[in-house]
Amino acid sequence: MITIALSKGRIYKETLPLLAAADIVPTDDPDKSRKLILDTNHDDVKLVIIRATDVPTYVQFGAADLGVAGKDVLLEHGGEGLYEPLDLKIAKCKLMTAGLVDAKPRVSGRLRVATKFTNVAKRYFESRGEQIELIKLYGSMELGPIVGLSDLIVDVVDTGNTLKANGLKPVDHIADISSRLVVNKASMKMKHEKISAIIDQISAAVS
Ligand code: PRT
Ligand code: MG
Repeated sequence: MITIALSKGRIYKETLPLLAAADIVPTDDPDKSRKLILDTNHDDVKLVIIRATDVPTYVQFGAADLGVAGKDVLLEHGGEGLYEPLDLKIAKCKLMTAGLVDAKPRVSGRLRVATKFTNVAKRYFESRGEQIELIKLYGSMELGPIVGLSDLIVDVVDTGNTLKANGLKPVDHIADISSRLVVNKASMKMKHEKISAIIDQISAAVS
């Protein structure tokens, strides 16, 4: 059995053609079905549909052999127990810091940064020798600076329209992001033939 972890939304849509190149075609549609495990055209290949941030965890612990996750999510997770053999070049965006367009400099205390990417933010500001106060959020980070919760946010940005619509501007570029194929380290050994065939076919479809 080969289990592949995917999240709904943009990653699912953009991964489908790549899986099809490896002759893996789901027989259920996650938007129409409530099933969390989707069957495919192969009895021994299943897709598990989970939250984007949970994909590295499923693959790390071997609950899925393979997965597709944004580099943002992988940087935040840390990548323990995973191989990252392939850049799928889909769901591209940038990890950035952002703040109010008309931000006033902080007069006292440490810079406050609100984000769901706390590990990424901690490493980034540490590497610049900046002491910050981190505020963990689970979504709608753009609100942070507007309501005075934080000076900056760390979030993924694509067009920048969401920042703009909320009176924010990008400040610093942290990393270019795209989705990656990840593989459980034990699965790579135990199911080497099947998994390397899938990697090769997807790799050919990417380039
Ligand atoms: O929604 P959930 O909490 O389950 O997880 P998620 O939001 O991480 O999942 P999803 O499906 O929204 O994103 C999956 C992956 O897509 C992310 O991990 C990124 O690697 C990648 N990706 C690419 C993006 C974007 N582009 C993107 N624009 N993820 C999120 N966004 C957000 C952005 O933060 C902003 O709020 O979309 C909004 C619109 O972006 P702008 O800049 O075009 O306005
Ligand atoms: Mg989302």
